[in-house]
Amino acid sequence: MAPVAPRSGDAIFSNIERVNAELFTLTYGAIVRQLLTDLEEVDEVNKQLDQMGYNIGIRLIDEFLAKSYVSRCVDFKETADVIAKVGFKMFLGVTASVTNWDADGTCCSIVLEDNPLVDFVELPDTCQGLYYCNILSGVIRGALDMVSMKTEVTWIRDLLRGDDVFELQVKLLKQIPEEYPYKDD
Ligand code: MYR
Repeated sequence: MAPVAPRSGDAIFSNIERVNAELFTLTYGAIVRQLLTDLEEVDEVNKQLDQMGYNIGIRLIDEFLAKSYVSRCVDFKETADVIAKVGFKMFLGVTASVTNWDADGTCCSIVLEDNPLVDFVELPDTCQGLYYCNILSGVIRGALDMVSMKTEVTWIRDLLRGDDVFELQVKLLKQIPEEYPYKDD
């Protein structure tokens, strides 16, 4: 029998990471499948995924701010960059790009070429109206709500719907100025 070569720590670690990522992807798929069974209507599933994402986002922001050491962004452009480059990297292991800014800097697209949520996924014809990754738009909306930014997050392009990439439009609806809680004398 050929001797088994010892694997380096890096190889073991990257294997664990890969297995974790696959488990995460498959678990998400199982959740979507269960929602489709329970709710029957694809629109209801879209709403439910968005709500689940929102509930995650309002909690995840604390972890994000604590781990990323990101300080207050000067404007929405910086916020969008932070989401694309730091947020997606931290939670999904991929980075995204930010494009399609409108003139007043309140609406942009976040474009994802890689999206681990859809590895192994193929939608049957009965699910054509499904926004399979709707949890992500909810996460962003929830996280931004917690830092006083009301947003609307909409899927513009979706690989599972035959597009070449995933594109999320993030529109800043309202930014609530944070009040300094103490009066200066
Ligand atoms: C600020 O307070 O100005 C900083 C705001 C940073 C918001 C970052 C939100 C991160 C959302 C992560 C989304 C990950 C999706 C997988």
